[in-house]
Parts: sequence; C-alpha cells; structure tokens
Amino acid sequence: MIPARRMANPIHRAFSAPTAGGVVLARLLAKTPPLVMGVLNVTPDSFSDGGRFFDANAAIAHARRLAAEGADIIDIGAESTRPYGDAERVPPDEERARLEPVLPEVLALGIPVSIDTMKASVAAWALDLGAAIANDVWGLQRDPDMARVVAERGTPVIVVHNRESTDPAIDIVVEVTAFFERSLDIAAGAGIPRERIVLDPGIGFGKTPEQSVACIARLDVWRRFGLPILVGASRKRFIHSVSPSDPMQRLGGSLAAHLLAVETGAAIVRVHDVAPTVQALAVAAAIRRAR
Ligand code: HH2
Repeated sequence: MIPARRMANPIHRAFSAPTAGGVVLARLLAKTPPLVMGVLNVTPDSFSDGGRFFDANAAIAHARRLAAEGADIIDIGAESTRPYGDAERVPPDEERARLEPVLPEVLALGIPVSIDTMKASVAAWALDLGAAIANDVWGLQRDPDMARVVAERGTPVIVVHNRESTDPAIDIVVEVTAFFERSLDIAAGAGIPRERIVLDPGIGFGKTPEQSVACIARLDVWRRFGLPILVGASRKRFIHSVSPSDPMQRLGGSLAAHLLAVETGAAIVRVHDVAPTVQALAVAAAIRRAR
C-alpha cells in the first residue's frame, strides 16, 4: 500500500504501475525526487561514449558501477539514437542480440531498468524479461505498435519529443507542447493511463543548441501536464555551443544543466556520470533546505 502523500506526487504515481519489475519499482517509490537515471549504451557508435560499452562484459561492469554510484534507474539502449544525425539504423534482431547477454545481468542488479528503444518489438521483449519502464525517443509517434505494447504490459513510458530535422524558426516550446499533446492522445487511445507517463523535451533531438537551452529554461511550461518531467542533457552538444568541448569533457556543463533543470521542475535526470550528479544534487538540496 502506497501512502497517500506519495500517491499525490506525480513521480510516485507514474512508477506505481504493477509490472514484471514491480518489486524493484517499490524502491523508486521509497525515494524522493529527483531520481538519477544512469545511461548504459551497448552500442559501437553512441555520440557520448563512442562504443566503450559495446562489449557485453564492459557493459555489465559499467552497469554495476552505475548501481554502486547511486543510480535509481538504469537506462539500457542498443541502438544509438544519434540526436545529431547520421545514426546507423540497427535491425531489431541485431538490437536484441546486443541486449541479450547484458540485460539479464543488469536486471539482476535489482535496480529498475528502462529500455531505450524506438522499436515496439524490442521494447516488448525487454519488458517481458523484466525491464520496468519503456523509454521511447519518438514519444509513441514512430512505431505504431509501441503504445499497444506499453499498454498491454502496464509499464510506465517515457515520452520523448523528437523531430526529423531542426528548424531554428519555430517556437520550440509550442512545438514540444503540441507533440506531448499528440503523444498523450495516442497513449489514451491505446489505454495507457496518464499516470504512467513521464514527459521529456528531448534535449538535442531535432533542436538547435539554442532550442535545447530554451527547453531547459522553460521546463516550467510543461508542469501544467501534472506529470513527471525527465531531462537528459548529459554531454549533449548544446554544452559545446556554450563552452567548446568534446563529449567526454562536458561534465561541468551537464551538472549545471541538470541542477537548473531540477530547480525548474525535472523529477528525473538521465546522466552518464552518476556519482558526480548524485553529489551535486545532494549539495544543491542541502543548500535549498538551508535557505
Ligand atoms: N538522449 C539520448 C538517448 N536516449 N532518452 C531520453 N528519455 N532522453 C534523452 O535525452 C535521451 C534518451 C541520447 O544520448 P546517448 O544515449 O548518450 O547517445 P546515443 O543515443 O548516441 O547512444
């Protein structure tokens, strides 16, 4: 039984879905936001870590490290989403083959796992194995089966805003709001309860660096949906546009972005560097409490 105080909190409502990963989800419910989602890319070509964890043993070791450093959720993906284009499309069989030796070991860590995929068949397979959350960087709007797969499994889903190409002329806040509304309609049509949805403006996805900055600055706009908001700013290119740096050298910018995102309403941050993020959030919270 979840205490009423927790159910009033959107993040606790979103993660209270009964799923195969229900036992570990209970751990999320015991925590106060913000939650830290650690990134595990089992890919040869991710922009952010360039294939360091493509090898299954390296990936499993990294998942253990994310857990030890305090990740609340591990987000595993096996196809680079390449927010900045030239992504190599991975067939579903290949994506699954990359996950097969790694996912069971990651699930065994006892931390809720989200499956970062835009393919319904891969999501279905991973959720059936015990992944607790679907993370769709096309917000239920790419694969027509995704909403049904999520609805049938009763899991939470992260709806990420995306666009095929950038358009510096558009008002990105208006665009993301309209996208979220479409995703929420698709979710409702498929029978996904609103309470199981997390919104994510998709930092870097089909956005200019300025538009990514604007999304973090204006996060409060999407609080009106009453749903948890996730921000994944880690190592993204907008940091380079403010302070020129390679992806692996963007920790300072990532921390700044996530601290401000939490100030503005993010309940979950998706990061590559878990330990520094956990520390930064704890210090920020201590200062806030002392105000
Ligand atoms: N960003 C990436 C991938 N998945 N999921 C959510 N919910 N939000 C994000 O901002 C997000 C995401 C891209 O980052 P990364 O995983 O490091 O790179 P790649 O997709 O190249 O593996």
